[in-house]
Amino acid sequence: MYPYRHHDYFLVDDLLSDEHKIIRSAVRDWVNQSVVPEIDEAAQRHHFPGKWLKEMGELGAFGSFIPSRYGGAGMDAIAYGVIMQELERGDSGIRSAASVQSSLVMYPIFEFGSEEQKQTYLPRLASAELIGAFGLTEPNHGSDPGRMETKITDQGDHYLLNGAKMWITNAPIADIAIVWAKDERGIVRGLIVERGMQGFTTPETVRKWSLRASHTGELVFDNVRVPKENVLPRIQGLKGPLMCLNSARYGIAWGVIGAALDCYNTALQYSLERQQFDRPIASFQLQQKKLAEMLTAITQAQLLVWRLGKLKDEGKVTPAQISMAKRNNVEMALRIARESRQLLGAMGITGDFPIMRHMMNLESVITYEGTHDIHLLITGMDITGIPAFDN
Ligand code: TGC
Ligand code: FAD
Repeated sequence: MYPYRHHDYFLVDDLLSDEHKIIRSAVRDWVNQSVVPEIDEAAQRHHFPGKWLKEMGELGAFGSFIPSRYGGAGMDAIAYGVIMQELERGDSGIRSAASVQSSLVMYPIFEFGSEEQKQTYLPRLASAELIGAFGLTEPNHGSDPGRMETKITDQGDHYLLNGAKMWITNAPIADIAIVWAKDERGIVRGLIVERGMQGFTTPETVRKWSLRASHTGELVFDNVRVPKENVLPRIQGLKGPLMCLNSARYGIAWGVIGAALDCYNTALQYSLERQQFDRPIASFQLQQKKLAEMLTAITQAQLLVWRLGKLKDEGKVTPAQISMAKRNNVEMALRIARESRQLLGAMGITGDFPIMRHMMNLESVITYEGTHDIHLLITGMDITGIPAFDN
C-alpha cells in the first residue's frame, strides 16, 4: 500500500473553490486515517465497522446539499461530488453508505416530505443517529421498477404494506427505509418504514464477492401497518424514485474517479519500483501505454464531472447527461482497475494493495443505480426520442 498522491493532470483543482478544497481535505484526511488502515481487513471479513457511519456524520458527509436548518451543510453539487470521490478512493462500500444516506434517504424526505417529516428525520440522518435504506429493486424487478409488485392497501387511518425488496444497501442496519410501493390504483408511492414495525424484517445478503465492506440485504413486508403520516405527501409516480436516482447516479459519476485514482496511483508507484530484466517495469513501452491511457481516461472523467456539477448547480442538468456520466465513468474506473491489476502481476491479486478490492466493488457499481446497458438505452432514447427498453 503506497501513500496516496492526488493526480490532476489538467489542473482541474483550479476550478474548485476554497470551500470545496476544505471539505475535500477533511474527507481525505479521514479516509487516510480511519479507512485506509482498516479497509482490507474489513472487506476480507465481510464487515462494515459501524464507527465509520458516526464519523462520516461528524464530518458532514451525510446530506451535504441539505440546508443547514435540517442538519445538512447547505453545500453545492460540486462539494457533494468531491466528498463522494474521496470516500470512494477509500472503498466503494463507504461511498455507497454515504450515497444512500444522502441521495436516496435524505433527498426524498427533503424533496417530497412534509415539514414534520423533515424535522423528525433529517437532522438525525445527517448526524448518523439514524441510518436509512432505499427500497426500489425487487426479486422480480430490477431494471424495470415500474412493474414493481410491492403494494399498499388503504385501511382508513393506515396502509397495509406487503411485498419484498432485494439487494438493498444498509438494509440490515437501517433504522428507517424509504420504500416505493403501488397503491390500489397502481400509482407508485413513497413511504417511511421504521424498524420495529410489526411484520418488517431485513435479512442480510451474505457470501458476496463485491462490496464486502457494505451491508446488503432484503426488506420484507408482511402486512406491515404503516401510519398515513409516514407517506411522502409531495410525490406520486415512478418519477419519485427516479429523481432520487439522478442524485445518487451523479454522486457515483464523481465517486468512481476516486477508485480509479487509487488504482492508478498504486500502479504508477509499483511500476517505478518493480524491476524486471534489470529495469523498472515503468520503462517498458507496454506499461507506459497502460499508464498514459489510464491518466488520459481519468482526466476526461474529471473534466466531465466538473461540467456536470456546474450544470447541476445551475439547474440545467438533464437525467440523460447524468446517465452518460455514470456509465462512462464507471466503465473507465473498472477498466483502470483491471489494467492496474495486471500491471502489478501476481501482487495485484493480494490484499496488500487496494486494486483487486476496487475491481470487485466496481462490478456492483456498474450494475446498481441502473446497469451499464440501461444507461446506454437512456442515452439512445435521448438521442432518438425512441425508448428501446421493451423492444
Ligand atoms: P418511464 O415511463 O420512462 O418513466 C416513468 C416516469 O418517470 C419519469 N422519469 C424520470 N424522472 C426523473 N428522473 C429520471 N431519471 C427519469 N426517468 C424517467 C418519466 O418522465 C415518467 O414521468 P411521468 O410524469 O410521465 O410519469 O419509465 P420506464 O418504466 O419505461 O423505465 C425507464 C427506466 C428503464 C429508464 C428506469 O426505470 C430505470 O432507470 N431503470 C433502472 C432502475 C435502477 O436504476 N434502479 C436502481 C435501484 S436503487 C440502487 O441501485 C441503489 S444502489 C445504492 C448504493 O449502494 O450506492
Ligand atoms: P436485471 O434487471 O435482471 O438485468 C439483468 C441483465 O439484463 C443486465 O445486464 C441488464 O443490463 C439487462 N437488461 C435488463 N433490461 C434490459 C433491456 N430492456 N435491454 C437490454 N438489456 C436489459 N436497489 C435498490 O433499490 N436499493 C439499493 O440500495 C440497492 N443496492 C444495491 C447494492 C448492491 C451491492 C447491488 C449489486 C445492487 C443493489 N441494488 C439496489 C439493486 C440494483 O439497482 C439492481 O441490481 C439493478 O438495477 C439491476 O437489476 P437486476 O439485478 O434485477 O438485473
